[in-house]
Amino acid sequence: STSKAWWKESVVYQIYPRSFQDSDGDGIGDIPGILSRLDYLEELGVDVVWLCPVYESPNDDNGYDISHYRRIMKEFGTMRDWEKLLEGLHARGMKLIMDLVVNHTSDEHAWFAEARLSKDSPYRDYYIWRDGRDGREPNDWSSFFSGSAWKYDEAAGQYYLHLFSQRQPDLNWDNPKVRREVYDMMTWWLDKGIDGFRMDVINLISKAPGLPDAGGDGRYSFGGEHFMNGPRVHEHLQEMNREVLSRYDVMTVGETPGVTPEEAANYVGEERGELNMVFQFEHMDLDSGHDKWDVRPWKLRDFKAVMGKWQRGLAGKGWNSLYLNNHDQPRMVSRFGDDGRYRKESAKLLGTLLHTLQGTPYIYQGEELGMTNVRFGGIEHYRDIETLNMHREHLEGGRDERDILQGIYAKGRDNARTPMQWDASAQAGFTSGEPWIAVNPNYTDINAEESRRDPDSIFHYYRRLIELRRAHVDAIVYGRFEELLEEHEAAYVYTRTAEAGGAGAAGAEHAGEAAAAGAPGAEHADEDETAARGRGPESASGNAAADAAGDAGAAGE
Ligand code: TEU
Repeated sequence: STSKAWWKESVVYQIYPRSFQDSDGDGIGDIPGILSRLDYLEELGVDVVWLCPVYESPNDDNGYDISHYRRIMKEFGTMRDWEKLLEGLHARGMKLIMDLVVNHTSDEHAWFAEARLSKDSPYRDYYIWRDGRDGREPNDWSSFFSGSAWKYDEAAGQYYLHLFSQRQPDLNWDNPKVRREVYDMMTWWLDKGIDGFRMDVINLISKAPGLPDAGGDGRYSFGGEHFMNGPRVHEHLQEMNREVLSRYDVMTVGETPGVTPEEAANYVGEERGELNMVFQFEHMDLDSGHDKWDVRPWKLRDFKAVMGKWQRGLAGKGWNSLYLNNHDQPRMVSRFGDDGRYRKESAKLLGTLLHTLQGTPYIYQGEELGMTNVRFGGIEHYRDIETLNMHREHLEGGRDERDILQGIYAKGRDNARTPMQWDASAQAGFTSGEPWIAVNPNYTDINAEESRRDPDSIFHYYRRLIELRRAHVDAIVYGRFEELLEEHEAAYVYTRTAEAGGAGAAGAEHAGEAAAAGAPGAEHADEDETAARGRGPESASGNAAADAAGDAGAAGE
């Protein structure tokens, strides 16, 4: 059965602060900038904001390399600014979830600085160190960002593991002190009043004992089977839930590359006491060959099969998340729609899917405007470490420059990271200075000001989709999913059906049927009273809010 919860009924809006709104002319988006746009978010009608990392960071990977978990990145503002953001969102009936990046830290984190100094340091075992093997790396694992997953550290006299960049050393979750540090830090933020966490690559935190070789053909290979959904990951998440999360009424969503619906049920199963939702990647892999840069055409039938597999796979077991793009992925309309002649139509179609499949929808900033991918003339315009490392590695491997750029145009993460397009003025109204990454030249046509003026825009369509969801909670949020014409090559057809008596009344008769492929505003037959309840996620919560029993976090990190 499906119990009610505010996070099931919510629509989440993802903010990538560096690219959202600059307030001081340094070309980097910041928290005061976000504050100045709260009215915009309120007009759109979203319930929750997911803020990508705003913690102190040397920005090797734009904030996903954290040097201090309890401080705000200078470029983004101060802790006071952040508090005003939390207050401003709460005052408008919106919630705030923070990014939790604890698979790794920055190499500038105090723990790592201590750890590398000596084998006897109490922090040594916070990270994963090994001696070399025959004068080479301890194993053959590749990093997600090219090359080996190991770096030799002169000061330490050993190699350390980094699944991402060399400046993102992996934490050692087998060490109970590391886990305690993470839980104390989470408690510290929760006591400030946040409403939950998005957990970065949380299914990678437990590595197989002995760190076995991947055993591929190349010099370095993807070792995922030895660290994705590793041996102790569920034990750790259950402990985290017991020690921290269960004491608050908050939402959690884990980013889990490589997870199947069967595996996902172990993370989000309602009886398991781990997470509320995960971000799966199977629909993101549909247009990839041997790796993400090997771009292949995708078919609607395969897309439907993946989405349907997740809809059916978690039904009655756990909750789905729904997303079609984020800060790591190309723009939805360029990838799954048509970003030329049918840009508006296809963005609305994709938005309809996002808001009417079963699960919690996540809108990535600019998606509601139909922002598109970008094609910069040369590599010097790109900023993303994954893109730059891949470019260098492929050039060294003899690949043609134009060929490499084609991959970047289709899949590069900077497609999603060009500044938010607010209006048709210089730099799209993002900054009065030089933006850290160039604005997409199409900002004169595609921008928020234009979209808010045009009643037929993607923005207003998204606004109405959110209203529709709120008005038909029993069908759109809690209703059953059924697919028709599954084998059809061109049509995507499904129904969402409310159970009589609403959520929790499994097995009851149908109260009505919602045609999910229909346009927002269409009539529905279900007897849903939620519309009358109006806005405000708290009114919809069926769970008693747990007492915030946690006491203040420990001293500094
Ligand atoms: O992403 C992890 C991840 O699995 C991928 O999406 C990855 O970013 C890459 O695009 C694979 O091709 C998370 C964050 O969302 C990402 O921004 C960070 O760079 C990464 O973790 C490391 O923290």
